[in-house]
Amino acid sequence: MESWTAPHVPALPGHGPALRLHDTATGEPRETVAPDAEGATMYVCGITPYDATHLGHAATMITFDLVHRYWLDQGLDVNYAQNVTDVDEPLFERAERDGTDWQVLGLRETALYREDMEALGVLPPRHYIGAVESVPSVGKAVAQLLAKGAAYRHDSGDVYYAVESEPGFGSESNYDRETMLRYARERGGDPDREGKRDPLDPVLWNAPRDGEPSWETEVGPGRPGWHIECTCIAIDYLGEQIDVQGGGSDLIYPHHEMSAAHAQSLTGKRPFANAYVHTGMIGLDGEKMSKSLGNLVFVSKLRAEGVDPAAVRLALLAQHYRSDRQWSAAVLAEAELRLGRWREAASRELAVPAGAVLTAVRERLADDLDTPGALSVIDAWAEETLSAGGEDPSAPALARDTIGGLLGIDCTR
Ligand code: 5CA
Ligand code: ZN
Repeated sequence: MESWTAPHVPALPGHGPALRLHDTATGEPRETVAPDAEGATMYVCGITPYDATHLGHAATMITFDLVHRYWLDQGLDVNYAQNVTDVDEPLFERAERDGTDWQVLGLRETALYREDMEALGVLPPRHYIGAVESVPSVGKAVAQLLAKGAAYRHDSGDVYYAVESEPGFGSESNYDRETMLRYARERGGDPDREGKRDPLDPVLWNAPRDGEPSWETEVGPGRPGWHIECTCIAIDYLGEQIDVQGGGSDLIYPHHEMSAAHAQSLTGKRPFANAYVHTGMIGLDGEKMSKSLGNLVFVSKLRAEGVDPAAVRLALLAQHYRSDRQWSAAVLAEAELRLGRWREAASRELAVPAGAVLTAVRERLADDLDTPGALSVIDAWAEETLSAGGEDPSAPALARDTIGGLLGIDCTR
């Protein structure tokens, strides 16, 4: 699938320390890549395109964009893949409700997402892959899992994954069984369906149903389950083991537990990801922003109202990525003020030296993407430049490049 146009990323002098990110599986910060690595791989779970991109999606994508930018700044070759869940129940339901075609709906919302990502200064993934594109690969993987005894056919013709077959199952989320059952129920699983070996077993392959699309594949006709889509795209484009598996905290279980288990059953290599990295949920009025609750603030709507996307981005970076955060008009207003101060300082002819700003911003980001810390370093530089002036003619450009390259905020305007 086509991705979007990359923004300009200014090159910066030198390098910062190795990037450490909090890993959900071990509960500890981990170095994302080996010290002698020349490249890094990342898979981030992308949108299900049945509605427009909201600030929760944007916050998650901007977080992983910081990882992408930091690795590039380290001189690493970054192989980044992201999916689009362009065939799934929510699409069929919304298309039916609106009297439209599920494919047209998916293409339309994916196009809007690309525009939003470009406006927010998010670097495109190297591989932007739709679930539909991955159907032949999923059919093959499901056939392999059946042959290995890690999957079985249900009476309905659907194929299920047997969680019991994978020794590593459970070690990504570390949730107890009761929590797993609750989340399976809430997040698209079917623990109460009869005829399964274990209520936790997730569907790998859906047999053909009336009114749903179906493809002929190695495992027979039908369409992919959700988790295996991400497993196959990650393995096909990044390799059997990856550095970072990313997404929102709503994907810790079952989605990332299952996609890791599927990968481990297919390859025999454990763990699937070096670090499982999860962003907190963006909320509005005290609730998680979600399509099912309908409390959404769309990026495209803010853009249409004339809000500067750089201010939206800065607002989403103001608190730490792992904390659940509330969106509000005040959060945006504060970011607009901050952006104004930064731009004013960075457009001066002379400023306070910025070499220490670059060093400190890199250090803050390397420490599990401490954006509040990084932002306050820049605040201090801007305040000093605006109040005391400064005498360094190269400082404004270095500050602009630091802010633009590492944080993706354009201060040239
Ligand atoms: N297509 C699947 C992943 S394979 C999916 O979860 N799609 S989504 O459209 O629901 O979400 C897209 C991405 O945004 C996921 O990484 C998800 O974890 C994240 N996300 C969804 N809602 C929020 C939110 N309120 N705050 C932060 N991130 C969110
Ligand atoms: Zn996914």
